[in-house]
Amino acid sequence: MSSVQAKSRAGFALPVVLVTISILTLIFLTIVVAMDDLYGEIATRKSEAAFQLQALSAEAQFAYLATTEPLTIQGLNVGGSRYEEMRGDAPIVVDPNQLRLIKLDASPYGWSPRKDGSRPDIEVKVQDEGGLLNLSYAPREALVRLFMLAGSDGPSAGKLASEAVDFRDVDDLLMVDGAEAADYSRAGLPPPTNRPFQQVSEINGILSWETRTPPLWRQVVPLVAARPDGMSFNINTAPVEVLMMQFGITKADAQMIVDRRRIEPLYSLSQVGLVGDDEQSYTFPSGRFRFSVVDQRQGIGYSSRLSLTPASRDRPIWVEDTMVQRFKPRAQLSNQTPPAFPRSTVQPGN
Ligand SMILES: [Ca+2]
Repeated sequence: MSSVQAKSRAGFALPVVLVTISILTLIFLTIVVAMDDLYGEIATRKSEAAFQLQALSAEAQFAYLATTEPLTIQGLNVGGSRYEEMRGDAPIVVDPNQLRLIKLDASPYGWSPRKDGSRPDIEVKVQDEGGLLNLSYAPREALVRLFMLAGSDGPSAGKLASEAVDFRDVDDLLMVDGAEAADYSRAGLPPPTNRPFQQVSEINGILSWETRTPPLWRQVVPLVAARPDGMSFNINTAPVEVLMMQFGITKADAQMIVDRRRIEPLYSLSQVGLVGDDEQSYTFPSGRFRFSVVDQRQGIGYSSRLSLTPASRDRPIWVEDTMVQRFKPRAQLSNQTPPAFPRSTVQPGN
């Protein structure tokens, strides 16, 4: 009897050992995998932090230049004379080899933390908001074109545009297809603000936005701004799509304008066959900029909005809407090296 017991105990010991070893191996493997993940995570965080440091340095550099250098019809003229700024949109001769101009039409610039001119790691772009479609004042027809570009059909685009205009105009008079306070009250929604849009996101508050959200809205948002304090528009910095929406022109005509302003800035609408309001400025940058920094190889980007507030004694520039985004890295980079982002030419003590 005792020998049988001993045998069965011996037969039991092997599986126990095997199970224990398996469990230990599993635990060990789990730890190894976790450590590997952790190292990967640390490396990602480290490169992200390095990128953000560069992005914020570039942003600080631009903020400094924007508040100290003259804003001209061509862009931010780093090292230029203030006299040029005072003359408004008079022509300025800039040697293109000096590369001291920061164009405000989202032209790419290379940013490198080193000053030795080695290949820049990241790309910086500045887009003047004066060249974007201004939700606060854009004419109804321009809004119709905007919503159609965002994928709405004609009737939906027309209705959304009418509702947007009713939402921002001070009166309570209904446009055809529009909506005013009574309609919002019936739908259980907050009333229209009856003032120009202060933020692009306010558009989500119009009556049928929920039921008729334009399918490609997220894709067109970068072309849209809300500038309640400015009715100007800048044909020198507007992307092709915005020129098409603002003036109702064809893509070919809009492209012609962009090609032409690359040679020389435009000084009037009539120069390119456009018609506008005589009281408004159409060729000068606004004081609000979309700033972006991208590292294509790492697949990471930073963006913000900078607003000049020359009347503010305490704060000459505001930085808002900062965002860091990840996207699919691009292995093949363009062979063209963009011009270096200009640095300040002012020497301490000058
Ligand atoms: Ca209204």
